[in-house]
Amino acid sequence: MFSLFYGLWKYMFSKTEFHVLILGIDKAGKTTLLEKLKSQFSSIEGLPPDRIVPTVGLNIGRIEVSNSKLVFWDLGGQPGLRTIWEKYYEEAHAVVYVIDAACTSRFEDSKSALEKVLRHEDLQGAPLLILANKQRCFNWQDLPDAVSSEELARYLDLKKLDERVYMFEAVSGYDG
Ligand SMILES: Nc1nc2c(ncn2[C@@H]2O[C@H](COP(=O)(O)OP(=O)(O)O)[C@@H](O)[C@H]2O)c(=O)[nH]1
Ligand SMILES: [Mg+2]
Repeated sequence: MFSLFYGLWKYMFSKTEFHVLILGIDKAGKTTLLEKLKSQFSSIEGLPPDRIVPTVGLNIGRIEVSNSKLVFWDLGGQPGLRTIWEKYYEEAHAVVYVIDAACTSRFEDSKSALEKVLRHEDLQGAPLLILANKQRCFNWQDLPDAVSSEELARYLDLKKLDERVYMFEAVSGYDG
């Protein structure tokens, strides 16, 4: 009887854990964003931007929102490190793809890396959030050259997106 009630109690009050991959080419601002998320949504103070170094392995951040625990995996985005990304796909529930919206010269690289992510069979159906980073938050303007999320969406022209849950958002990792 005790185990029955204990099981019910655990079921009602346990939080579901989701794994969220933060991907994007190097210098897009992934780690800056993760550290800001930690500061804003957990008791751990994230690193300030001037103390963040290029990611070689994996950074992990955990936050809790309403009934869910979100575990973020932030991976290195240098060309040589992108081959590691797919090792995490099978256990990922969702993907946040970060693009430096002010760096148009690297859009092509960002786009082809994203297309490869979307083609992978282990991520079929995973919801996708594409962030036009270094842009803005509400009325706060970050880099003036950064393109809007609509322009970025037009540029990426991702045909395959129609079949999955996705969203474009303009953000600034500095601002959170
Ligand atoms: N202006 C601006 N710079 C940013 C922002 N986010 C990151 N950066 C800068 O972009 C560079 C790369 O950031 P980092 O988080 O290491 O990128 P990652 O390689 O994708 O993890 C660093 O110099 C950051 O300070 C942002 O929202 N606005
Ligand atoms: Mg990084």
